[in-house]
Amino acid sequence: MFQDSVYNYIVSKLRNEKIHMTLLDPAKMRPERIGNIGAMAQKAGTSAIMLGGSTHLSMELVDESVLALKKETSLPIILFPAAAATLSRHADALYFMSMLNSTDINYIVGEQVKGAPLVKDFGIEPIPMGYIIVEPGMAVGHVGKAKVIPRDDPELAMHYSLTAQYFGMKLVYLEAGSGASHPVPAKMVREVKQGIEIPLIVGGGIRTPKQAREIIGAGADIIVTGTVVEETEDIFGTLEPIIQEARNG
Ligand code: 1GP
Repeated sequence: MFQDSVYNYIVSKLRNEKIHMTLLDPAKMRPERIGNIGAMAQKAGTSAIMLGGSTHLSMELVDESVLALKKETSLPIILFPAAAATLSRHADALYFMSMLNSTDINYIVGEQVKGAPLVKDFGIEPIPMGYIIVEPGMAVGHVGKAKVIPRDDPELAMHYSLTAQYFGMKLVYLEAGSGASHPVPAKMVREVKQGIEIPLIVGGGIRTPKQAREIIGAGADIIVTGTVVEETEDIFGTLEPIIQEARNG
């Protein structure tokens, strides 16, 4: 088990550098492959593994994936759940997240009510997070029935982010959706960062070191990539330059 609080680990890392996190989806890869990718991602400099996706997974599969990661890496494993049924007692933390611009109460508070007692029983560290879906939103926007933030409305994204902060959430996540053709616009990242005081995570559609540099340069504290490692055999060679750009940003 990861000994320290994962939230403290994130915040203390952010005092010195920007952070990259690797998202792995148990619906797309077997647990052994997840473990192997986790090990390579750690070597490439990623700071945490997020485990999840937009489909509902069995608890068994999530458990096996967490355990495979625990065997291969010493990184914190943070659940990024689509639903209450996908929690694993072996994880170090989970983003206790609300999709603030969903039109479906289940994604705002319903699944969370189902998940809360499990989080308590399992003793997983919950990290409260405001999850905000930006156009195009992809599968997560569709499944979560999000009223996506238009790419040309950074002010609306900022207002949602400020709402997350005032609710007491510890992090804001601007999400363009996994596999998006373009990441969240730099202008939107900049406006949100200027408006809030809590750390800002940006993900969805980040595939190149240049995109990582732009998003970190615009003010993101943490960037997340998922799809790039699914599309390559050269995990280290693909991730390392992206992570370097992020950390130096
Ligand atoms: C999705 O933000 C993450 O939740 C990662 O997106 O798969 O496009 O890297 P990608």
